[in-house]
Formats: sequence, C-alpha cells, structure tokens
Amino acid sequence: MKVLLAVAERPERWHASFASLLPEAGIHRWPDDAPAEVDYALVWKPPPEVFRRVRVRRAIFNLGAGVDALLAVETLPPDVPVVRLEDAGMAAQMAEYAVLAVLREFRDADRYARAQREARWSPLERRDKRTFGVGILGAGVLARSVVRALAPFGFPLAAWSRSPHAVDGAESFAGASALPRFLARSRMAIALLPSTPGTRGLLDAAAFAALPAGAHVVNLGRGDLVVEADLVAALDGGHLGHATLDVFREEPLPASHPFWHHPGITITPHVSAVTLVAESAAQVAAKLRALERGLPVSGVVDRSKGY
Ligand code: NDP
Ligand code: OXD
Repeated sequence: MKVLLAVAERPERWHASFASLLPEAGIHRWPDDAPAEVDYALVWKPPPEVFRRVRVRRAIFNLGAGVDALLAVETLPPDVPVVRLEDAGMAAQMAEYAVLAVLREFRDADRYARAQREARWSPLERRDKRTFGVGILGAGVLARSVVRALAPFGFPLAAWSRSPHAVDGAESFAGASALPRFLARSRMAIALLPSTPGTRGLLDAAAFAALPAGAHVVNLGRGDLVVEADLVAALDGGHLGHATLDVFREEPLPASHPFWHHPGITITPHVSAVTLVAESAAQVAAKLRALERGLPVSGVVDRSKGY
C-alpha cells in the first residue's frame, strides 16, 4: 500500500507516527519522494501541485478538523472521498478554552485585573446566572464537547445547527430562521462552525444587533465567519461588550491589524485546539485500515455541504 504524506509542519513527527502505525505501508513524503500514484494521501493545506503530480486512488485524509482549505484546492480530485479528523484530542482542548472564556466573562476577571493594575478595590455586583445564556453556534463534535464541559456550571445553554438535533444539556435551535431567537438569548455566543458558503460572513452587523446588549462573541471556528468591520463597529458602538478571537481571515494576523490593539478584543493565535500528532495519526491509521478491509468510516466530508 502506498501512502503520500503532504504536510508543511512537523513532517518528521507525522512521518514517524505513520511509519510506526502502518508498518505495512510505504509512506512517501511530498515533494521529494512523491510517486505518480498512491492509495491514500494524508494532507494538511496541500499546494495544488500535489494532486497535479500524484493520483490518489482510495481516499484523502485531512489532518485537521476543518476542510475549508482542502476543499478550496482547485486540483482536488472530485471523486475521491475526503475524510477529516474527528475530535482526535481537540474536543477536550476546545472545552477548556470555552470554559475559560465563559468564566472569565461571568466572573469579571478582566475588570478585576484592570482594577488591580489601578490599585482600585471595587467589588462588582454578582451576575445572575439565569440570564447569562451561552449559545454555541454549531452542534458538531467540538460544539458538543463545549456543551458537556459547560453543563455543570448551570448556565442556560443552547446550540444552533443547520439541521435539528437533540443536544443533551442544551436547548436546540436549527436553521437560518431560528438564528435571531438563538442569538437573542445568548449573552455569550461561541462560534464553532466550519467555513462554508453558508457560514462565511454569518457574524455580521445584523447578527451582532440580534445579540443582547453587552454580549461577548467568541470565534473558535474560522476567521471568515466574522465580518471584521461590523465586529469593530459593534464593539465601538457599545452594543457588544467583548470579543475573544482565536481564528482570523488572515493568519498569522498581520502586526498592523487593528484587532491587536482593540481594548474590546482578546486574541489567541489559532490555538484553541491544536492538532495532536499521535492522536490524529492513530485515528487516521485506524480509519485507513478499516477502508482497506472494506468497512465504512465516519468523518467522510459531504462536499455539497462543505464540511
Ligand atoms: P462538525 O462537522 O462536527 O460540526 C459542524 C457543525 O456546524 C454541525 O453541527 C453543523 O450542523 C454546523 N453547521 C454547518 N453549517 C451550518 C450552517 N450553515 N448553519 C448552521 N449550522 C451549521 O465539525 P467540528 O465540530 O469537528 O469542527 C467545527 C469547526 O471548528 C471546524 O470546521 C473548524 O473550522 C474549526 N476548528 C477550529 C480549531 C481551532 O483551533 N480554532 C481546531 C479545530 C477545528 P449539522 O449538525 O446540522 O450538520
Ligand atoms: C483544524 C484546525 O481544523 O486546526 O483542525 O483549525
């Protein structure tokens, strides 16, 4: 069995992991050792040249959860299944990040930090948890992990998705028509959506206006979910209280970008859930073996939906 590995980051670690998990396979590295034909390709943000030079017969594994970058590669063969990472150690990381963001807001951690810097003793009134709705945009693998992690704190939770789902511990909203009602009850809105034609620019002036006054927006999905100018206008106009952003339209976020110095924006560099090589390689190797045995696998991307 021939496998092509095309990754720009940590190629040695990926190679070593796959070589030990799939000793029966020949693992070939892009670009120097790329054969003309392989059974499987294991890729993350591959250049278009990969699929021009290498024909993939069985499946393409995306070494990440989001497939927007891969689906945008114009040479991606249309008839080869694309399989994405599901959780692979990212769900627990997303849960940690979301809990941190929610508790930081709910317990006024930033306001107390500012007060300390000014040597100001100023106790704030306790917020009412019953009116502190937390809404998660998305009800997929990562969003559900966030719901599970937040559930013990007692915030009113809701999840919004494309199709209706029962999400344990959260009120469920589905479809574009339910979005305004979902936003109206979300004092914190946490985006865990993929970037697709249906989600790009979703968080715009209308969405921000639909959130309650003082709301906090957290974007952990993809940068292009947010209309940047609308976000800044909603923060500057005082309707939005804060934004916590882990993902951006352009990454790395350019040093000259106004987000860096905006007092209402907290930034992290796309680290809310990092890809863990060992866990991810183990998941991919197990699915690859299942495909070799003719068994179905989960995480096959529906290209018509874009995720
Ligand atoms: P899933 O595919 O499991 O979940 C996607 C969710 O988005 C589903 O619930 C889906 O609805 C919903 N959705 C998609 N389109 C729409 C729409 N138009 N309207 C409403 N809901 C929609 O993905 P994951 O949970 O595994 O990952 C989510 C995203 O997180 C990834 O695509 C990636 O962009 C991002 N990510 C970010 C990372 C980071 O470090 N910041 C790390 C890893 C991933 P339905 O259930 O009805 O299909
Ligand atoms: C992913 C990511 O999609 O790292 O896995 O953002």
